[in-house]
Amino acid sequence: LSEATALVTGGAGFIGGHLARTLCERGATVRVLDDFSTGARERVPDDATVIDGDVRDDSVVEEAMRGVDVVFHEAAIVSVERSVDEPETTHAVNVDATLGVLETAREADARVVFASSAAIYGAPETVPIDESTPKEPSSPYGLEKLAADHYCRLYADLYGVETVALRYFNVYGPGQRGGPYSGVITKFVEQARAGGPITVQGDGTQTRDFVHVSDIVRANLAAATTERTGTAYNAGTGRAVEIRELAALIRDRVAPDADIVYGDARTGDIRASVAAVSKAAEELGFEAETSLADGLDDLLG
Ligand code: UD2
Repeated sequence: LSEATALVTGGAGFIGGHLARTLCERGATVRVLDDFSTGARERVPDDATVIDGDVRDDSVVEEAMRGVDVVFHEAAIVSVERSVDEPETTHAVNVDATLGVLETAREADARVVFASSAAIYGAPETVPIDESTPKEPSSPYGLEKLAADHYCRLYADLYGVETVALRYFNVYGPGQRGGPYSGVITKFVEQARAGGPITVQGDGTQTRDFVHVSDIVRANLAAATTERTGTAYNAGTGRAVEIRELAALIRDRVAPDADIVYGDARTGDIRASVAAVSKAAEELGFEAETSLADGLDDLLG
């Protein structure tokens, strides 16, 4: 990738920012397209060229993609809650803009690596979840990511565009946004740093597959160079972690005296989510490397 010109949409976001920085370190010429609605300037590496614009605007995307070899399409409205409240708005960003990126990539002969999501699977009947598991998303957000994931495959089949969709599981790491709608790891760390209590929703036996952002970056780099395009891969660790176990790991590291309290389960919460990882390992050569313990140590500094 050292010779490549790369565009990272959403490059001022949590995942896009980490990706843009690694691409710069590898010697790629990097452009970041972001509207800074939730993105932050400090996440964008100094060596990247910033385009402050709307990913739904075709002329902005065409300009940003001129001479680009590979597009990492991370721009999205990632809030499940917002997709439930304003599905037309999130559809426009999560589906229409992805279609625009694909169409521009078709003209520009660029590869597209797309940030898909485990949300496309909805509440799976069995775990681990392999890529062919039935997809019944339980939110507009999940449905939007599924439509975009399908468009990526279709653009490969119909037009020969090189596309890869990466279905991210629960991504965490430094620089993730805090606040009420942040991921559970960021939330538990904030709660522990405030001295507790750490609030588990439900009995804490629900499971998630927590994947460190540095592994997500590695999956993207593999997707940018693989010969197997036109397909989708899970990006997870294959390890299930119970939320009560996560609460204890964070408490022990940050505030050993803090209480862990159990409340009502979240409405519509998914009981179990863990990635099957063999397809990504065998076809993409990607395996997550960072254990949750190491990832938490890294996060907590
Ligand atoms: C993740 C993604 C979401 C979507 C979804 C698809 C993140 C941040 N969100 O949602 O975008 O892709 O997967 O399935 O990656 N919890 C507590 N206490 C808290 C906060 C959360 O117990 O204070 C629990 C929560 O009820 C859930 C688990 O922790 O059981 C994970 O919650 P989350 O919001 O981090 O992520 P998730 O899997 O619901």
